Amino acid sequence: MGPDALRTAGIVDALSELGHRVEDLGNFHAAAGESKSHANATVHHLASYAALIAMLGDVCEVSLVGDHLPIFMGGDHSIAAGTLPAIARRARREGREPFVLWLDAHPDLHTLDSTKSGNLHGTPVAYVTGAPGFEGAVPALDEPIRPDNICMMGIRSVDPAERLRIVETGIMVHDMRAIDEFGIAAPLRSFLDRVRAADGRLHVSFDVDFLDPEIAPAVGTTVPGGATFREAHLVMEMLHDSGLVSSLDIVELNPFLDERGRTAKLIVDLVASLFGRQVLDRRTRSY
Ligand code: DIR
Ligand code: MN
Ligand code: MN
Ligand code: MN
Repeated sequence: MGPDALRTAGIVDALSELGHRVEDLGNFHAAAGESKSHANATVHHLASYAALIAMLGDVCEVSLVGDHLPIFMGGDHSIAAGTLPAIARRARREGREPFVLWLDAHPDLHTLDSTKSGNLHGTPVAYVTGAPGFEGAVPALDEPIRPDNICMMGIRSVDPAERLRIVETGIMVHDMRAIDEFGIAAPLRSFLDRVRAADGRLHVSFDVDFLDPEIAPAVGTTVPGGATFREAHLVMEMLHDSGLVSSLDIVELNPFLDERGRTAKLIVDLVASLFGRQVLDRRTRSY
C-alpha cells in the first residue's frame, strides 16, 4: 500500500508543479513462486525475494532509459536487491561506476545465514556487494557493487553480524552519533564530491525509518533518534543541487501505521526537495 499512499499524498502533482513530466508505470507484483526453504529456518519468503529481484531487473530495463529519473516505491527494502544490480548494470554499460547513498536506520547487511529475524529486507546490501551465501537462492549478480562506492547515513541499529561486515567491507557508515557530532552536510558533501570526481551514477535508497519516528511514524521498524525534519530536507536539497542523482528507492512506508497520512505527506515533500523545490529561488551554496 506504500505506493498508493504516496500517490494519495500527491507525489505526481508535487513533481509536475516543479516542471517535471511524470509517468506512473503503476504497481508491479512479483510472482509468488514455489516456496523455497533455507538452512537458516528463520528465512521466509525466499522465493518471493528471488522473483522480486528478477522482476525488478525487467522493470529497470524499461525505466532506466534516456534521462529519466525513476522512483521505485516499495514495498520493503527488499526491492533494493532488484534495483541496485540493474542500476549497476546500466551504469557499467555507460562505462560508469554505480554509487549508492543508503539512508536508513539499519545497514541491511545480513546474509541469508546471519539473519536472526529472517526478514529479507535486512539483506539487500550484503547481496548487492557480493557477500557469500546467496548463490543458488536468488539470481546471480553480474558484478557486485564495490563497498567503497556505498555511503550510509542515519544508521543507529546494527546487529553483531552486520558490525563485522561493516568492518570487513569498509563501507562508509555515518551513524547517528557521527551526524550528531559533525552534522549531516559535511559527510554528504564529501561523498558527493567523490561521486562527481568519478563521474559516477548515483542511486539513493531511502528507507522511511531513516527519519525520526516522531516525524515519520508509518514504518514497521521504528528506531528512536533518527534524522530530523531539517536534516532530511537538507540531504534532499543538497542532492538536488549536486545534479548527480539518477534514481531513487522509497521503501518501508506502511500507511496502516500512519497518522492521517502525515508520514506519506512528509515523504512527498522530501521527494519534492530532491527534485528541486527550494525555500528561496536560489541555492544557499553552489555545488
Ligand atoms: C534487523 C532489522 N537488523 C533485521 N532490520 C531492518 O531484522 O535484520 N531493516 N528493519 O530495515
Ligand atoms: Mn532498510
Ligand atoms: Mn531500516
Ligand atoms: Mn527494513
